[in-house]
Amino acid sequence: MAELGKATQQELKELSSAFQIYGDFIEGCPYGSGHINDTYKVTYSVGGARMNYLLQRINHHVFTQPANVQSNILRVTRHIADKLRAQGVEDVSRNTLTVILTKDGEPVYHDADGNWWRMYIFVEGASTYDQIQSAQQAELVGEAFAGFQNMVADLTNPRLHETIPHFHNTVKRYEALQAAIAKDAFNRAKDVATEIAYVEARANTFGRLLERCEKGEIPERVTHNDTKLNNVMLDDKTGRGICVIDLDTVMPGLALYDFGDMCRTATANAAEDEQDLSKVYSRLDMFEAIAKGYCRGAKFLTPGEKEELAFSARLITMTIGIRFLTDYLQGDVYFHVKRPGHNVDRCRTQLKMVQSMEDQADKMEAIIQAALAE
Ligand code: ADP
Ligand code: GN1
Ligand code: MG
Repeated sequence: MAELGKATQQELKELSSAFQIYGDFIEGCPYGSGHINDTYKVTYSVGGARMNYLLQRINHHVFTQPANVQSNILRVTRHIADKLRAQGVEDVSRNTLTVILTKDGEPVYHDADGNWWRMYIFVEGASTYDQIQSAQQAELVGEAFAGFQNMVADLTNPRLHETIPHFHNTVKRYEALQAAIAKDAFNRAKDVATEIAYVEARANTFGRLLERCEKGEIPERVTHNDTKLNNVMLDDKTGRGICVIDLDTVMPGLALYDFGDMCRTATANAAEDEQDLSKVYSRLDMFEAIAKGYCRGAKFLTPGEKEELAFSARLITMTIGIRFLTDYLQGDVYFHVKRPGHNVDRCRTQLKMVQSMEDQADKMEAIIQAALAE
């Protein structure tokens, strides 16, 4: 299959036949709105019943060691499934991802073209959302990600593979931006001078969490590292966050980055790629709801972490803004894009979100204090 092209029906049929699923292939279609992997919903007829599966091509330009990613994911999902079973949870395979092994017993299939594929049980009766629908939903999202952090907290020995080293290291992300500006390979820096200046003006804050981490004031934990709103599946009936997905980046990290990324995506009043910036701001009602849900579940937080919750939302939003900007300058090689300038639009929304959070910083801090006190 052509690099980054969409798979045909025949290819999907052949690829799925590498996995331990039975019955007859009916169809497959592209699925979801993730920026990294290529995702397909694949439907089989099994004994006359329609069964869906989730087939994904791992982006091996982003995850250069797909076998390590899958080794982590197998460990994480089995660990969670064991815990859920021990708790007597019914429907374990709706409450965590379940990896379907290949016919050779491997957690990933390496095809003849060099692509890496994985298969999951399809979680039915639950949905992901690109934009937040209600404060109640935001609270459930905060609670779900806190629950996930609790579940994986003891996965420390051996240490999980670092699937993308320095993933949320804002200082290194800023250095990469500066290198991309210096190179300006596509002569695009002139289009984003305002955005570059905005980022540069805040550079003195980029090392804040890293420094506190080095001093031992903020601990390393096992974290998800990609807690955007559409990486948690919400039950269509109850609205509860039942299954945290997109586990490629589960690895040692800071709980604060997970909290921050929830706030980045689930307090946004508009889409991540909204072009009308007047619609883009961070909603305090959503922030309050996430903080409540998260703090209720995250009883493990240390004083150092508690002090930085509100700041983490600004920092991670800035970090993702820097990454969109860098990708634009580098020719849109990392994030999937659907139109020219897509990464600039995304960068602009992130910087607008940072501004909105800065403007409301005192109120956000007060909300955190109240949520922690509950
Ligand atoms: P990406 O890394 O590209 O964001 P994800 O793993 O988040 O890919 O998957 C993309 C989308 O596919 C998700 O937002 C979700 O809607 C859907 N999805 C992923 N895994 C499952 C699953 N096991 N069952 C049902 N839908 C899923
Ligand atoms: C990517 O895979 P997805 O779409 O859930 C990215 C995140 C960014 C996010 C921005 C592995 O997440 O880090 O925050 O886009 N994932 C990776 O929307 O880089
Ligand atoms: Mg995703």
